[in-house]
Amino acid sequence: MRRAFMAAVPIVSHFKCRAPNKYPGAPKTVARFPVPNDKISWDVDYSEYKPPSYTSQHVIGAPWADRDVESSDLCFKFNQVDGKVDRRSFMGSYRVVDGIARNPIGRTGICGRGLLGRWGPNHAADPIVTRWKRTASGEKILKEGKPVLQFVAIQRKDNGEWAIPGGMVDPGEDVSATLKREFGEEALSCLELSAEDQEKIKKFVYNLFEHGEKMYEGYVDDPRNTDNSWMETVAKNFHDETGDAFNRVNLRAGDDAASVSWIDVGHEMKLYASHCDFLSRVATLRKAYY
Ligand code: RP5
Repeated sequence: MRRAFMAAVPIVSHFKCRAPNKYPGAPKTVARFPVPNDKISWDVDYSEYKPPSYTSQHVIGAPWADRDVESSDLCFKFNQVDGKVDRRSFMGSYRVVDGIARNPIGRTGICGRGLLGRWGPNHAADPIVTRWKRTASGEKILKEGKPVLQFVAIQRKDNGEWAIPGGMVDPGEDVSATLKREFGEEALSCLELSAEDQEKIKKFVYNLFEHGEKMYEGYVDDPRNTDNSWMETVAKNFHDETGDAFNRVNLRAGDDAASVSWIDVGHEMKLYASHCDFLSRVATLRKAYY
């Protein structure tokens, strides 16, 4: 019961997607319009609100992205499964204003799609692979009387921040497939290994990934979010209780990762988007130090 509750409680932090600095990757002139805490909600009047519109050139016309508003007849099926694209939100039904989806948490200070491909929710999956931190002789290391967890983290190439090795759910893809694929691509660098080694690693990861526990599903406070496009994720914990399984696997950064490493879980961590919140839930579940 407790686990289901943890997965269902939404994380509604909405800070990183309102940060007053310029939008990631955008020209210097594109800055978020200020959104004070008491003006986040769309239901609160904010007549001065004039957010700039920005959609990255990398997104416009990309095969993995939606068509742009100007070049389309705006027939996206919001709040539904639209062909292979799931436009439903974990946060419930979101509003569609003038034919465009509206961020369910509130204002972000910028409209358009920014760096995101989809109008509305952009679905991701976050595999949180954990083990206990141990001494050389195998004893669990304690901090403030509680055992310390470690998780597999990657350093993102786009901004240098450390993060869970998550990624986007491909159209029509099952989330559990995304969890395995992204972990393989970002933390194990399967893409660069021989077919035989890839097979071995895949087998191992697939076994571990049979028994994940859902920690969260919902909105992510991602710095790329806009008033019309936002990140949502399913975060699952895959815990290697004995530590034996991962002793046989070398972590290798691949794809979008600059580095990969086991990182100690605790309140001292500084991670991308809402990832600290997900790890804090894992620490609660495993009765670990945080
Ligand atoms: C975050 O962006 C999600 O939690 C996930 O970790 C990540 C997916 O985006 P990419 O890493 O594919 O850019 O919001």
